[in-house]
Amino acid sequence: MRTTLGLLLATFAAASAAEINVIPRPVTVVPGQGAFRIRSNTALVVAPAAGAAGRLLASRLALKPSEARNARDNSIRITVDPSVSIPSREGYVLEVTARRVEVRGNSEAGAYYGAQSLLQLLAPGGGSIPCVRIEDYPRFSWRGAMLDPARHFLPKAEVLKFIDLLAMQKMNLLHLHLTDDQGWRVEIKRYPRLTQVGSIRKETRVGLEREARGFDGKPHGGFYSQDDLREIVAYARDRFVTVLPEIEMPGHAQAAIAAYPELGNTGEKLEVFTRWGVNKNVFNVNENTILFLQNVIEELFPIFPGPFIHIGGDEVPLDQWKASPAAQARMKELGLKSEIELHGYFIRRMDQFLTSHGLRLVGWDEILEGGVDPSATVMSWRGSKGGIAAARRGHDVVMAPNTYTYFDYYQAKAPTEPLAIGGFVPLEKVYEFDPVPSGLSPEEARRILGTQGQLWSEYMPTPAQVEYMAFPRLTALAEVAWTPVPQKSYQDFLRRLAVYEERLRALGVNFRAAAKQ
Ligand code: TNX
Repeated sequence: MRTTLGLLLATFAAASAAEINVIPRPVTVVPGQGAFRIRSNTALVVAPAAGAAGRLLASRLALKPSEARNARDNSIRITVDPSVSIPSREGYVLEVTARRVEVRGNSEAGAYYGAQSLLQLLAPGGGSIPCVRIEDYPRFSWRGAMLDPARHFLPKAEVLKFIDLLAMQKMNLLHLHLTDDQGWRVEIKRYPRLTQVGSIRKETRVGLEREARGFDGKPHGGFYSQDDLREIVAYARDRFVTVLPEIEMPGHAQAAIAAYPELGNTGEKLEVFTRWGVNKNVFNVNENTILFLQNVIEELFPIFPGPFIHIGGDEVPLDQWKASPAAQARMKELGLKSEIELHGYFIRRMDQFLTSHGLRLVGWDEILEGGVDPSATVMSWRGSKGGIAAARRGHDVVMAPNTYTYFDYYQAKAPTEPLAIGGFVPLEKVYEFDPVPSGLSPEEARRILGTQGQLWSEYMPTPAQVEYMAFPRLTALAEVAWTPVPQKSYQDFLRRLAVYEERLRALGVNFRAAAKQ
């Protein structure tokens, strides 16, 4: 009799532990017995400092928030308490007993993440929360995703939806790749032709670039007004997501040169690029062009929160500078021996400009090649090599290697997969990524700020396709960025993901089901 009861209790405990489905997996989870039931008269008690967390719970649980009072039964209470002994500002403690729920954040962001975890403790559509004590905080401070509205424009509504999805998995950075050869997507009041001309291309390559199968014959366009961007930034701020703008230079510049030909090297009249791939039409390095680009960036200062501004720096063919008398004269005047040093000069000018405004430059790992000050933050995309070299040279680093975080690569080998650029980055590979490469000293390892997933959109013509490529791989990356290595388990992730997929479905997200072959 005893044994049967013991067995029954054990099964019960296991079943209740199995209800803890939070993604990313929290640092510590101690399951309890029983559950807290949310009733129509449950009090939602929100400290003034925890407003964002309170609003999130109020809207999702259909409860009216009231001001903080002492703990009492039948209540969900959210407070901000910087003395919570959690080693991160973004941390929180969440305690659920049958009588009440307490969320204590180390900061407003921590309280918000506690609220997000609480929502994930509810079975989809359910009204009870299993008893548990969770102590939680992120492994990395940079937990991001990059959207590419330059290749295929993404309507503002989709960007806002994406921000909600980032926040749900405790990601805190949205990198917007706002300009490229195929389109300029940000209103710059001083230079209106950037969007008048640069935001529309007359048609787009059909199929893979290398197959050269022709064009669709249809114009593609769109851009964000400065008001749109202010709205996106405010929406993101309410969800503890920082928006990082990227203005590409000196390569990936054809849309801008089409608008203002004096920015180019050849004087040739160009149109906004209609093909994909690395493009030889790069900005010149005349003083006027440097000032033009600094003026562009300066218009962004009041819109974006900082401290980071991304200036690209990747994939700059040197052919036009080699052939240009002006570029050669400039090199001579500056005492530079090669075109790659001219690239370095260009990036350093931007770094000095940003630094003088109290901001910080981010660039793709090519910025290391021409010599750049350690003030610049390096985004390592060609594998992790650039990131390792940068950390050793004292740069801050964001790990964005194509080998693990390029979500424009195929996620499955099935012949039914929609066309992608190539590559192969399946879900399990993303999950196994460790942003801190082995071989770094502890001090170098501290330079790794975190990681982000890339959604280059050459082959993502619709928001639905962006979602298909992003989820669930970005969900796996959220756990990479948040959860300590010893707590990670792919099998356990898959178990929790099955429940998470129900939430994605309810939110109308076009994810690729992990179980699909
Ligand atoms: C390389 S990553 C690029 C992008 C492309 C991407 C496609 C990087 C800094 N440059 O311009 O969209 O590959 O995977």
